[in-house]
This record gives sequence, structure tokens and C-alpha cells, in this order.
Amino acid sequence: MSNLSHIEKVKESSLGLRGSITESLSDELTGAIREDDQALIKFHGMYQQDDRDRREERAAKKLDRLYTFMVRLRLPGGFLTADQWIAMHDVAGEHSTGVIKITTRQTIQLHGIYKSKIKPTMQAFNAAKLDSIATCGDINRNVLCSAHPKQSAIHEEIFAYADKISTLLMPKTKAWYEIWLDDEKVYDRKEEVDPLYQERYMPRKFKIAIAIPPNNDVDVYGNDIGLIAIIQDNQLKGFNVAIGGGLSTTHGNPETYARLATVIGFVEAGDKTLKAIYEILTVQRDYGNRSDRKMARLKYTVDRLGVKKYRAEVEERMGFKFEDPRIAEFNSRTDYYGWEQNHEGLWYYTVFVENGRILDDEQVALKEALLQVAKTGKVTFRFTTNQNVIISDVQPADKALIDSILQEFKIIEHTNGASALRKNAIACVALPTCPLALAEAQRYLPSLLSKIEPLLEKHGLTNENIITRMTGCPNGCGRSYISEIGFVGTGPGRYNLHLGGDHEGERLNRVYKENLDEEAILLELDQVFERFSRERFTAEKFGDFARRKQLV
Ligand code: SRM
Ligand code: SF4
Repeated sequence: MSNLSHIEKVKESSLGLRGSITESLSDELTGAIREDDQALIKFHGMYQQDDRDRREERAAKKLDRLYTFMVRLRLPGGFLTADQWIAMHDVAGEHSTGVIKITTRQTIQLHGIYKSKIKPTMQAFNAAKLDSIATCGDINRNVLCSAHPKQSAIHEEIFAYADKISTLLMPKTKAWYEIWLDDEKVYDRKEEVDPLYQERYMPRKFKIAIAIPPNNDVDVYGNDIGLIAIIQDNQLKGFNVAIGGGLSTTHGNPETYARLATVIGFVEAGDKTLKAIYEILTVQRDYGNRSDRKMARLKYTVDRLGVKKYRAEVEERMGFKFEDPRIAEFNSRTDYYGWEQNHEGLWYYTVFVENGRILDDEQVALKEALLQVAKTGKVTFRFTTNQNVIISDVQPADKALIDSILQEFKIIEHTNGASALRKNAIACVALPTCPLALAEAQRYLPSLLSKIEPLLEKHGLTNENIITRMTGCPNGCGRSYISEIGFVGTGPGRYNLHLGGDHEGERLNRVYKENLDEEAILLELDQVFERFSRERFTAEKFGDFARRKQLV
């Protein structure tokens, strides 16, 4: 096909995602890697970046950009053992900036890894039984699942699907092991035949999440495939399947849009669920746009073909039909902060981690505290899609020990002390590492919230659980388009302000005012909060109010 995009050709001629990565790594003249290899390393779970704060200074000295790499782990459902935590903590300290960053997709990223340190990083992860395969690139990414075991008595059974799906959709190439672990070279590529991904992989990234109602913590409708667990009589019956969610747009390109996934039916738990997922991918693989990457996500394929046709094609390939969707209702998206007990009596402490950044700063030594907790060997860890961490699976007899560490390091004070606004807020990474950022996000949102909190207090709204999200550009990594207050970066210090999304993640918001600076943001919010406090119905949520009053 002559109109394939350049990346399609790079994938196709990459010999199983190898390209010239090995040669790029051994080139000591530059801290960067070759351009085509930059696309390929994404499939291995990493991105080439540079410190944007230092661009000008380095350019003035006629120095090349300060290239480093970001590595993202594959953690289906966001689960780590205590030993893996310790290993990850050590790797972060030795090879990266030291900050452990919890992402909005329930995993962690390490930033600032020099080219020469990528291999030792991967090898240390592998020694801890961790990998970064397929966490980026045109392939199925980290699979999400509602994090908190309190969510359901059969949480473990549902949670296991995140791992099953991740395994089902792993690429067959052994390139990751060969390049990063120096495993034996694969000479016969027939050993790597990949019936799902073939030679060109997916047209674009692919994302799957499993939600356990009534909590939609994973933002299930923002995914290419959303699975909504259907539990009846305390048994997992199966899943409502939603397709075509995606939360990215491009400023100035009206052809791009955010879209919530459409429920296409119900499928029984077990093999039928896995078959359905697999064939939804094969249809997108075969019908997705491979010439224009801006239009390549599943959401555009679904709208181009029509939901009915897409479902019919999947059903034909599955050899059975979807049943009618079952009733499922969501009522929240918030994490369960603090201590909670599950049905078996195990304890869970959800720590508030502002924007997912685990580090030791002047306010709280969060990284050290979590290391000490891990060193007890009496816990596991689960990441949430709200960028928090749950200290998990604590036996009743060990709770006092863990609690004393959390007290000693003031983690409980820190978690309890955060306002409702802050606990419901997410920001993406943005500057200084994200090459696509137009404005700040995780470095700016905390201070902006400190100015919004007094406005809420002024209008008697301090305890409102308003879902607030900020992204440094319209790509939507912080899922701003499904928030009640969304900030989308347009340029340095400027944001579009979005309002009117619902609390449960079932309705997109819309632009309220464009290109606002901080003063204008605070002025607008002050006015809207004033009306909300005066004109709201009893218990009406902020997003619903903004919609009812047609503010957007
Ligand atoms: Fe994202 C690209 C960070 C979740 C939509 N995202 C990027 C890159 C890799 C920039 C790049 O392409 O060079 C960012 C790296 C920043 C850095 O320095 O670390 C980046 N995305 C993130 C994370 C780390 C944000 C965070 O603070 O947690 C999240 C990592 C998730 C993970 O563990 O896999 C992250 N990204 C998301 C989400 C939210 C989600 O999936 O629930 C979205 C919107 C949902 C969606 O996909 O529709 C999202 N990221 C994008 C897009 C737009 C995709 C599109 O359809 O056009 C890009 C740009 C691209 O792919 O071209 C992007
Ligand atoms: Fe970067 Fe934009 Fe994603 Fe934020 S939303 S991490 S600025 S790509």
C-alpha cells in the first residue's frame, strides 16, 4: 500500500521491533538514538525525551539537547509485591531522577535514564520479575482493573482478567529479551510468527480497562475496550463490552474528538470474553486507518464503519453473538482513602499521592515511608488510576505495625489533610519531560488548587467531591475531558476551562472559556461556584449543575 504512514513502514521492516536499536545504543557520539528506532523503543516500553527546562541554556552553549529516556512498567491491574517495590525503589535511585511516578494507567514510570543506563535498568527489572514490554507503541497497553479489593468479594477473580488479557495480547517477538537482557539471538523468525499483530502491529495504541461497578475508578468509557463486570448472586457472570473510547483531541483540528466508548453487548466470563477482546483487536487491526495517525484510533474506525457493522464483523469472527447488555450502574470514581477492610478481613491503606509523584520533599518523606513499609515484607502494593498507591493485603495482626510506620512518617496526616478538591484531582506529567506539553500540569496544579480551595470555602463548598483534571496539551493523558472541571493547556500559563462532565465518568465535558490565564481561571470559577452554591438542587453534583444551567 503506497499511502501507509512512515511509522507503518518502520514497524514492517523492523524485524520484530528490533530495527537498529542495538546499533543506536552503542553509538557513543550521541545520547540519542536513531529516529526510526525512537518509534520502535516505544514497543519496548520507553520514550526518548530531553529536559525541556535546559534546552535554552544548552542551545546557548551550542550543546546538544540533554537526552534521557523514560521507562514505563507493564503491571496489569497495577500490582507489585513488597520485594518488587524494593527493587523498583533501588532502580529509581540508581538510574533515574529518583522520582517514582504513578501514571493514570495504574503503573509507574521512571524518568531521566541515560542511554547507557537503559540496559542495567531493564536487567534489574527483569531480576525482580518485572518488564516494560508493550507499555507504549501501537499495541495493547497496560490493562487496567478497579484497584481496591473492597470493591467486591470476587475482586480477585475479576482482577485476574487484567493479567489474562495482558498475556493474551502480548507480542510474540523476543526482541525485548534479546536487546535488553542479551538473550540468545532469534535467527529463525518463524519462531516469532504473530497471528494477532503480524508485521505491522496495531494502527495505533490500544487500551483496555475493567471496571467493577459501582466504582468507575478506571474511567472505563475512556478506553478502546471497556469491560464492565456483571456480578449477580456474588458470581461473575461476564462483562458488558464497550468499544471506541478515546480522550484525545488536537487543537485546531475539528476532525479529532474525544469519545466515550459505546456498549455493544454482554459476553459471558471465561473464554468467550477473551475471544471477544481478541477479535475486537483483529477488526481494528484490519480496518483501522494506517495512513493518517491522527485518525487511527479505534474510536474513528467505529464511527467510520458504524457501531452495528463493527459489532457484526466482530461477531462473525468470534462465531457467536453478544447478548443484550446487562444492568450496571456507577456512582463514583474516587479512591477509598485511608484504612479499609475487605470481605476476608484484610486491611488496605490508600495513600494520597499528589499527581502520582512519589518522592521525599520538605512536606513529607513519602518515598522513604513506602520503602520502610515494603521492608516489613507484610504488604503488597496496588496502584490506582487516580495516581495513588494502596498498601495492600495487610493481615489484621500486622495492621498496627504498618500504621505505626505511616504515623511516624506523617503519611496518615498527609492523606487526611488533603482537601476533597485535591484528593479528586489528577494532572498529567507535562513539563519538563513531555515533548508535547504546551503548558505545565503536575508542577502547576498543586499551587492552582491552593488558590481554588479558598474560593470553595468562601461559597461553603469545601467538602464537595469535584473531579478536577489538568493536562498540559489536548492529548488528554490526565483524562481532562471526563472531569467536572477540566483544564487543557493551550500555551505557557494558559488553559481552556472545561465544565459539565459528570461525576461518574459517563458524560464528557465541554469548553466553557478558552485560553485563560490564572487570574481569569480564578475569576470564572469564583462566579460559577457562587451560582452553584445558590442555585443547586439538594445534593446536585457540580458537573450536573453546570450542564443543567447550560453553562456550556
Ligand atoms: Fe499519554 C503521549 C504521558 C495516559 C493520551 N503520554 C504521551 C507521552 C508519551 C508523550 C509522547 O508521546 O512523547 C507522555 C509522556 C510524558 C512523560 O514525560 O512522562 C504521556 N500518558 C502519559 C501519562 C504518564 C500521564 C500521567 O501523568 O499519568 C499516562 C501514562 C499511562 C500509562 O501508564 O500507560 C498517560 N495518555 C494517557 C491517557 C489516559 C488513559 O489512557 O487513561 C490518554 C487519553 C486516553 C486515550 O488514549 O485516548 C493519553 N498520550 C495520549 C496521547 C493521544 C493519543 C491519541 O489518541 O491521539 C498521546 C500522543 C500520541 O500518542 O501521539 C500521549
Ligand atoms: Fe504530555 Fe499532553 Fe500527555 Fe500531558 S496530556 S503528558 S502534556 S502529551
